[in-house]
Amino acid sequence: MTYLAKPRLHHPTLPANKLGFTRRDYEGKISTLCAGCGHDSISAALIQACWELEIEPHRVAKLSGIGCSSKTPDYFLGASHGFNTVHGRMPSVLTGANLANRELLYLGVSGDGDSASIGLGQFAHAMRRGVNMTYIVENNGVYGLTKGQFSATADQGSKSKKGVVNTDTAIDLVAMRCSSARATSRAAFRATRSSSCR
Ligand SMILES: Cc1ncc(C[n+]2csc(CCOP(=O)(O)OP(=O)(O)O)c2C)c(N)n1
Ligand code: SF4
Ligand SMILES: [Mg+2]
Repeated sequence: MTYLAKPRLHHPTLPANKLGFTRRDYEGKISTLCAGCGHDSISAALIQACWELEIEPHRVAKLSGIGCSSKTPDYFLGASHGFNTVHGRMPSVLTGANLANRELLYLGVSGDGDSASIGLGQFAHAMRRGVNMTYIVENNGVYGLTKGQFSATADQGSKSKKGVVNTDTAIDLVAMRCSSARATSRAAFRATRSSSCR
């Protein structure tokens, strides 16, 4: 948790989008992730995309599971709705929110451990049902928050920080998504390789 207040000052000529918001209006709290963590780059890309797409922040709902990746919704879209669920259970909580309010734009943020290990069943069924959401997996191949054990997406043959070689085959979430979701699926899916903390 950070106790540093984020300065509200910004450059006077910072461009505004058609809604009158600058890029800073799409930011969140100061990140507490390790310096250089790739998850922060994904947050920055989301901030940029929402600003460029002129999305009204109050129309977005961010839901996540547990993990360093699942902490990131705190670091972008600070004026949007947000809920940090249980490890691997983001898809079912998001599905429920979606049933209650169909007007919002749903952003599901997860990690490879969250979606390919403990939450694999939840992931598969969200894809199969075509839940109206953008599903983001911040894939670093490890359980970052619990000290970097290999996850189910770790490349076969990759080495941990302590030199242990991963002998297991990797689950390919993109391939799984393609085989389980029908062509009519509305679920947008992004599996993004983020930096590894191995
Ligand atoms: C039910 C349950 N089991 C295990 C944990 C411990 N745990 C917390 S985060 C995590 C792994 C997170 O890995 P990932 O989703 O890849 O996120 P990353 O930290 O790598 O971004 C685990 C196993 C937990 N919080 N809850
Ligand atoms: S432990 Fe790994 S995943 Fe977590 S913040 Fe640090 S670099 Fe990022
Ligand atoms: Mg991970």
